[in-house]
Amino acid sequence: MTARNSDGPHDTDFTTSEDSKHDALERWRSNAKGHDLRTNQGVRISDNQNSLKAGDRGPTLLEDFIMREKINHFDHERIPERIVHARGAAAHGYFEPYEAAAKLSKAGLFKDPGKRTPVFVRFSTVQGARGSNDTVRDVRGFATKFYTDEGIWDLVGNNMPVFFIQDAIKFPDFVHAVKPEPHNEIPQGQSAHDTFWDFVSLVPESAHMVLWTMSDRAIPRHYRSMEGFGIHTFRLIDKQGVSRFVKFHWKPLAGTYSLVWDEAQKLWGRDPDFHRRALHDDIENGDFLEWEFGVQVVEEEDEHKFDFDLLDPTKIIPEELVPVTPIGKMVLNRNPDNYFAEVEQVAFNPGSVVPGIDFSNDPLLQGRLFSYLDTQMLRLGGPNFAEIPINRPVCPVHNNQRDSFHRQTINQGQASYEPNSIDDGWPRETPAAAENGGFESVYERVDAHKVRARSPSFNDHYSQATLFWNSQSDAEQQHIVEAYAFELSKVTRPFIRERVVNEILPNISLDLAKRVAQVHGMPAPTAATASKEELGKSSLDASPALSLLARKPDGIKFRKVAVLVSDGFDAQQLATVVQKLEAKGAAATLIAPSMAPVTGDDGKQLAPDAMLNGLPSVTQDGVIVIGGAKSVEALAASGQGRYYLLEAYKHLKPIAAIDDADGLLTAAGLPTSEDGISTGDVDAAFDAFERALAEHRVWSRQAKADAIPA
Ligand code: HDD
Repeated sequence: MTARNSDGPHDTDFTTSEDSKHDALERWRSNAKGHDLRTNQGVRISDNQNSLKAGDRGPTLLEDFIMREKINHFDHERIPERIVHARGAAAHGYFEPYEAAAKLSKAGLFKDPGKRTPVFVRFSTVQGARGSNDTVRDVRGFATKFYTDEGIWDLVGNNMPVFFIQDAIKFPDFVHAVKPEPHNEIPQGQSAHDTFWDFVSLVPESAHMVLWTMSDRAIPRHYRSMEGFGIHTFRLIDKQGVSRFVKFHWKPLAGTYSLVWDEAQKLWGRDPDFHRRALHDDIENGDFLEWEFGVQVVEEEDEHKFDFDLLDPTKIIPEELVPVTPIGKMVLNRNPDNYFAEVEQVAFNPGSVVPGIDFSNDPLLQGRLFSYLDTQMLRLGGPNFAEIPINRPVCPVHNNQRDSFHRQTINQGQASYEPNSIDDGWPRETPAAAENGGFESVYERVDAHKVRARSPSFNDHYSQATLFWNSQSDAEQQHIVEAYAFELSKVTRPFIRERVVNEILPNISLDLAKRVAQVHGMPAPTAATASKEELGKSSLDASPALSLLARKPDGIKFRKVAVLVSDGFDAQQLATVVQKLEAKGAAATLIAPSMAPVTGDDGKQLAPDAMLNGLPSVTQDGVIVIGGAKSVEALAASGQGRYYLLEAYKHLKPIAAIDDADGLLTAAGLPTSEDGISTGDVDAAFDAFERALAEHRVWSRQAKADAIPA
């Protein structure tokens, strides 16, 4: 007899709010302020400075249970880091659906426009270790845990919409190739080494994704300026049971913008925590991060109408073919209380879905459905990781799973099996339904031979790489060329470099191949080498949505602006500049040669926020130099003052020098009149600066910037 959930208590009255997860975590929070120091067994400790010894110069006694417990716990503090995506940072927030969502999916979180579901989002790099740098050239993970009324939904995506391989069975090979090399564990956090390029040059299906990682997408300026993608084709099931294919998108409301490569590299040393610091500080300052959530929807009957296979994770659906329909919005507004407890222990799994969301047969996704649960068993020490506070759903959980390491739930009753009559059949199944039902997999007929094979519809490896290349602006193309040239220069085996230049790049674009070949002193390839099938053909020549410039930020909100002063600065100018920046939502940071207070021409002293080499230009989006003869003279006499401007100029950042502050430009050997450099009185200089800052980079400066030695 199988008891059905038709009578007795129900969990369906349960509903989440924005605060559900925050509140649920409260019982686990611990604040030591005002409390006595105790052992784990609760005994008060009288001396935490000295171990128990036989005489004050004698050996320590085994009896010292206080020391043993403390050191024993310390010895076991570390857990295995994630094999990929080890370095990450995360934040709490909420998701709120728009009206369009409920029509597409019966999932409870989409039901009511404006209903807030708590989320926890972890951003990460892929290659490096937990302690590696934030701004390396790499894919960024973008994993979202939705704590819905109906259980956890994990959307475990990246900031690029495609992947390196088509089948999960190749994942260990790919990861072994990209991670630091096994003999010397070099390099950290980057793909610029032999084994990566060896692998990808032998696996042409990776060409499209490698191109994305050579683009500015791989060096985001901020997590808030990244797009996010679910990558695989998933399914949404509506209330009528109709299933549609979808691709998930996160569109940043702050626009998309990135670092430039020299800047990214310098940040490794200047601020290795650049992204996680900004995430943390912005949230603390109330500058929350926002994305719109969207889907590209393909009716099941249209599955085969594209010139690529929807199940192939190395392909996008160009937005010009299927536009992204916005179905909600996400805001990240709360920092974790404790990094280890929340960010390190959070466990994502693309296989965690709720009724109304389902999988496609993408063979990469299918393999992922196994891998994530499996990895948590090792990383988090057994199958009870779902009981770790950050991983617990906010809805009630009852089932007959029992025991194992670190079990926390104290299950009452005798029946831990089903069917049972001892506990009246509880916990019972819930039939699938249009609302609040149990999970039901999509009804799909699968009738096929058992084969180890790849569909011929996966054979096109290049057409979308070509589409991506053709869709980039000149500046973006130049960055891609420089990225390939840089990475290949780190490859020690000439035959690997040659294979990339001669056998991969010409199939994407002869122009790209020629330009990379030139930097490497190699003859320019003259023809594609791949078969017609591998080259494929895209129905589009270009997809403007693929350029970062397509979603240029609107205005200068959240921009960081260095305001340079020294003793004798024009106090009125400074006040005006700070007021103007703050009025537009940008952050002004007062930077002086040292941390000593600076005195303005009004005789008043100000404490600088930072000093020139403490917060270098790579941490900022633009620079404003305040006038005042003595101040400008001091900055011009300082190597660091001149370097500040040179470096900002090299990285295509807008610079404003107010009134006589143009003396610093001249001292640095920079032009005083050029696009992206504004001078004159405070109003004129600021207006031009603001316009340039809104563009984020002064692209027209690119050629000249190369000449700057900074
Ligand atoms: Fe993965 C972690 C994203 C393919 C196996 N993956 C991980 C994380 C992200 C992704 C964002 C970090 C989650 C977190 O913050 O904790 N992975 C992707 C995307 C993929 C992808 C977007 C392709 C579209 N991954 C992929 C495959 C496999 C894995 C094909 C295995 C067959 N991924 C893992 C893993 C990790 C992981 C080993 C390491 C730590 C973890 O899961 O929890 O299981």
